[in-house]
Amino acid sequence: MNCYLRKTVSLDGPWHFHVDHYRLGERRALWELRTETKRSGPVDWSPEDWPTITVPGDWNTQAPELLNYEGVGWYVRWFDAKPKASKRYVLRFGAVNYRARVFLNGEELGAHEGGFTPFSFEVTGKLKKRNALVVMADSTTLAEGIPTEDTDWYNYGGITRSVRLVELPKGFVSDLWVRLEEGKRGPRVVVDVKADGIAPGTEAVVRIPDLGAEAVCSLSKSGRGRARMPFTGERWSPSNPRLYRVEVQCGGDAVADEVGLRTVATDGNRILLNGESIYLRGMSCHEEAAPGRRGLTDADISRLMRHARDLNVNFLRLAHYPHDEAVARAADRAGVLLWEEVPVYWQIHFQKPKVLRLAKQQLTELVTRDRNRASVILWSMANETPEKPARTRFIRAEAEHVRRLDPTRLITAACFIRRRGTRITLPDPLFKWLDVVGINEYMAWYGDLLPRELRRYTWQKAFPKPVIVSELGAGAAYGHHGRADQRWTEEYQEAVYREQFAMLEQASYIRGMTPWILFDFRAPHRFNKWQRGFNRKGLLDNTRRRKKAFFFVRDYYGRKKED
Ligand code: GCB
Repeated sequence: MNCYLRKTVSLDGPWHFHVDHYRLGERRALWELRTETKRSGPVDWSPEDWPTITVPGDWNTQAPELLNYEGVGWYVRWFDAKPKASKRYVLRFGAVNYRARVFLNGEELGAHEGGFTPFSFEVTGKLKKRNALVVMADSTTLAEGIPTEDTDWYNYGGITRSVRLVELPKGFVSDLWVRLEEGKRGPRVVVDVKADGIAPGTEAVVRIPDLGAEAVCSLSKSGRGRARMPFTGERWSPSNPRLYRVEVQCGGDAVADEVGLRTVATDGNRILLNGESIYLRGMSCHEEAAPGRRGLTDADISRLMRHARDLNVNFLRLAHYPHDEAVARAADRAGVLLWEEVPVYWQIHFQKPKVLRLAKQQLTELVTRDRNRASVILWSMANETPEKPARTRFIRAEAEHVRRLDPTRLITAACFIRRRGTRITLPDPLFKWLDVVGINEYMAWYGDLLPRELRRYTWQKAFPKPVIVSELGAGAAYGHHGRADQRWTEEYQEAVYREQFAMLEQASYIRGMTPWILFDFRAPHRFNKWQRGFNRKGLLDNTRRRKKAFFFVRDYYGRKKED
């Protein structure tokens, strides 16, 4: 259910909020919102008197006493509605971290696990004039969750993305997938339509008004149709982020999306965008706004795109979990390519079928949310996972799942290199299942190497696939200056970039990089005197002041050729 295409009522804004350290609310059915009367006996909550916090947003940074709170929090808000008998209604949550249970007017609508992807519940017939919406959010990390208990980012809890009430006709187009394919007789636009409550055999009319293009298909028994039309327009690319309005009419419903049309593929160790080789001048980033909070505003996203442009990047790695969908929409408009990722991070329970099911669920939610975004060229399955058979099987299963959902994009994962003496090789058996290999290497940061020593290292000569160095970097506290061999100084960080870039130029199969990281981000287990609760590998600090390495990378990327 893509609510960008729909008329919606925003349920963002102030919600009553309370923490629940002892998980009492679940045991005592808090969602019934019993009120205390003379004869009811005591009731231990009165949400109408609770303070409010803002949705979307994390709870941690909205009250000082919540900064390190991990656990259950209850959100309550009332809203008015005028439900029409001729319409259907859906409640849609952009993301709740990490588990959510949702209750409307005393009834449970459902639950969701996974802190970074959208979910929705149909509420047709359940809306009243005045409605009580209760959400239990539990940010507790779970050993068998994705991610698991150990990460290098802040576990922001709560309703971190928008909540909307969506109004739909009785029969509606529930999904729309638009892409460009190279057909035998030239390029064509392929549009998959999925409908809910519209009779099989009904025609769906697809139009791209700016191209004067139109195609018709009829719905199958399962409510699906596929329309194709020749493509004669301009292809989307970083230098020409042209979007077309694609409209669908079916059974009385009409939806439209703004879509860029382009192809992406690999050829040997090159990445091809619209058939032409492209070098990905990238940067990694977390979903975090200055000075360290979740819940991005439009202004935060515009600033992110501006930093990307100032740095001469054409590519961002949205690490390590799905970011707000508005980021991909902004990247579509700005002409920035994207790597999107699910938080299969470090050690998760690769042996457990339940965990694989959860990974597939998160992938489905991400891919179906963003597969109309031209900016997204890579789906990443995992980050820095141990080289073991169970993990390789797990990630292979993820890759196969995603290829079924979207065979038009490239599959990747961030893995490791191997070092023997001064030789660097890429031996991980997982590479076989990836289209593009991601490599995280922190030479001259973790370990005892100094930047100038990187020159001695040689990378294996050839590799059959494109490689992206998905992480490299060094920590530096903004404003801390010293020698280029003195850790935590801006000079050291700059030297790491200089020497890394010189070293990586040897390997022609390296077709891009996303150094770690655009800006400093909260990382609670980083508490030396330079870090103070932040990972300091940013080119910008957490208030967005530029460190020396920012200018070095900007100039290097400015000189680097597109192909
Ligand atoms: C990594 C992880 C990333 C960390 C980074 C670091 O390899 O992928 O999540 O934040 O290193 O700074 O150590």
